[in-house]
Amino acid sequence: MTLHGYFRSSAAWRVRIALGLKGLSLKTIAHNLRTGEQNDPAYAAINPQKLVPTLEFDDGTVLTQSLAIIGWLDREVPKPPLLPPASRRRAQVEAFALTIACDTHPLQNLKVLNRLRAAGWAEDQVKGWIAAALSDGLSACEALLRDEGGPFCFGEAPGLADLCLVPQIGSARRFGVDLSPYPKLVAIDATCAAHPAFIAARPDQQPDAV
Ligand SMILES: N[C@@H](CCC(=O)N[C@@H](CS)C(=O)NCC(=O)O)C(=O)O
Repeated sequence: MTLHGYFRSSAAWRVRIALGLKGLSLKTIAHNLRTGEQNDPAYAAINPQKLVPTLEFDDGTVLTQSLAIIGWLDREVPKPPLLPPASRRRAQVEAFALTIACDTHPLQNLKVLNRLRAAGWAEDQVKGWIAAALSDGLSACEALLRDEGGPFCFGEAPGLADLCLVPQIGSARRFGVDLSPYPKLVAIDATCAAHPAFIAARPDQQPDAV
């Protein structure tokens, strides 16, 4: 199996954390999103969305979408579980993950930001857009964890919610977003930062990091 990614891609970062939590590591191929390598026809042939990550099996089967890849992984390698078994609790964890993966992260995607730039938006307007998307999403995430006691998002062990949260906090830091309104999220991020799977998955630990 090969994981197609990019060191700074937060969606690929999620998959790297999930693999690490399962004690696995894969061969990786980096596609430089800054120089547009995701748009190369050879890559578009395996990922028609021209996004990373993609998981490519040796028999040619391809999985796209980080949460689909992580869901497949969690079913194939059930221990340690990334989701709780109990149905309401499980839906709460999924809702947290989807708040980031569906409603927060896509608004800051390179493709979206480049469309804004092409429509004439100045760089400070683009930055304002990113900050607004992040603060909407992170405010909701902080509220979703209102009744949780930590140290991870939903209890004593890291899982799907944490592996979505950490890259999103990483983006917020990179874009200079004030994290002081989100003390729970910041505390969870600090807990994750000491965990070996989260350390190994960090962008600065990847071979293509610049
Ligand atoms: N929903 C997708 C999102 C994938 C995605 O947006 N990847 C970004 C990097 S984090 C990308 O490849 N962007 C390239 C571009 O916008 O051209 C997933 O979870 O896999």
